[in-house]
Amino acid sequence: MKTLVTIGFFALIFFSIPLQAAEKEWLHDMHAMMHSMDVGLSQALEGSDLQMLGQMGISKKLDKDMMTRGTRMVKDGKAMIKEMLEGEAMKRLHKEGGYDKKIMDDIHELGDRMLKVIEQIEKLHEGVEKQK
Ligand SMILES: [Cu+2]
Repeated sequence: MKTLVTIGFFALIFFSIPLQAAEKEWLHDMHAMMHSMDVGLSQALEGSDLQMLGQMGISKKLDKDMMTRGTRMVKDGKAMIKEMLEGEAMKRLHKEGGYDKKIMDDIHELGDRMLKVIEQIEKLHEGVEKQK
């Protein structure tokens, strides 16, 4: 009896390790996606700051560079968020399943809101450019 309990105990541990690893994998994937989205948003906001500085037209030597770099950063940041929401990794995760649907829905909602913030910023800069 003691031997059976011991075998059962080790079998339980042995078979539950891959399950735990699979669960951690989707959670880790989602953390990685969310972190990448955070980086994308930060990059876009930093880029927007550079654009704003460049638009002020105070530093003739640097204005154009700041505008160019800032515009690229806004574009890249936005692309990073879109890649996380719609890219291959997300498609694969949806195909594999096994994730928490609530967390997934929350991540998509968060990403959509991040994109809205960036689009609002883009509109503001377009408005400033038109006034010039
Ligand atoms: Cu998703």
